[in-house]
Amino acid sequence: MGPLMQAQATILVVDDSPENLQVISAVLKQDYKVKVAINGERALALASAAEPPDLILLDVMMPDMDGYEVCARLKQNPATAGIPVLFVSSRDDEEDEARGLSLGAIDYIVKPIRPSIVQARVRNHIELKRSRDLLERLTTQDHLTGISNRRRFDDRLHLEWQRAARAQTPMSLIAIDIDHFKAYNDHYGHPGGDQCLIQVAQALAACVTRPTDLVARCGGEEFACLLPSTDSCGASRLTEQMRAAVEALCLEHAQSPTHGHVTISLGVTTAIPQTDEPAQALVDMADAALYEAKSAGRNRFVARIR
Ligand code: GH3
Ligand code: MG
Repeated sequence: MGPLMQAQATILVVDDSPENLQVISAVLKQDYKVKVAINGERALALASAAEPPDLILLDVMMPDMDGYEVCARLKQNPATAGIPVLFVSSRDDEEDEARGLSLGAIDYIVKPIRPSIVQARVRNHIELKRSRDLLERLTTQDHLTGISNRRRFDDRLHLEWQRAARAQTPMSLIAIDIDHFKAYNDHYGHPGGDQCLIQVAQALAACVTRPTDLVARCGGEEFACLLPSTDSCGASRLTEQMRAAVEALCLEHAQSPTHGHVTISLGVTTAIPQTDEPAQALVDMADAALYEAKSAGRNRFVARIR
């Protein structure tokens, strides 16, 4: 979708009063897709659902779970932490407002609702969110294939490695490289090579299912896959799936000395981090396994478990 054809933003309105939900929805529904939640539980569920909202208008005083708690929980969860929260409250003392902002809310609107003020503030925050999302995409997405780039991979690798060290859970990593890709480029040209990279990237990305799994393009024709909380058995299964998925693309590779079509070699490794061990240790092991797979004839994977 081009920058001028933006999809309508989605606003989640949370309030324990159906009348308030109605009033606020009426103010916003001309310009936005509006979802409503009548309590905190429902709000948290909608915020982490498949199509998360771009912004949340959150009532402070609600029975069971109040707005402060909902906000705190949204900010604790990495999947929802980036959604801007605007508190809506009939209490307008300094302390309440400060508490809301200290919990990570971006703004504070005082009831009774004044439509023009709500519209203006929501519009401003949606614009900010869009700019942030765009910047995030530009800095973490590979421009050719659309999958994650090396920067996001490195960030997530270190984050997940620390998490695995604390929890003492296994983490797996797959290093992936297209076989004889130089010969492919020489024969089909650079644009042909680019198309091949796009197809391989999509086939690899389609193999992972968990939200914490990450497939990234790390360099020219090198990819990597990060599998947090995954043991060697699960990781090897996925590695073979990836190999088979690329083979099943049946992309002709007339110049390949080993196969008539495009294939990949993979090195997979699993480890539980030792104290103060750098994440690079895992990368090195996966690279070594990949090197073995290349030497052993390509279009295969080698697993190294520590
Ligand atoms: P091996 O099976 O041992 O991996 O051999 P290889 O030819 O794949 O490995 P090598 O590292 O010799 O060559 C990688 C080639 O990938 C070199 C370059 O032509 C190509 N390449 C790297 N980045 C890009 C890119 O962004 N687009 C295209 N089209 N080609 C690229
Ligand atoms: Mg290669």
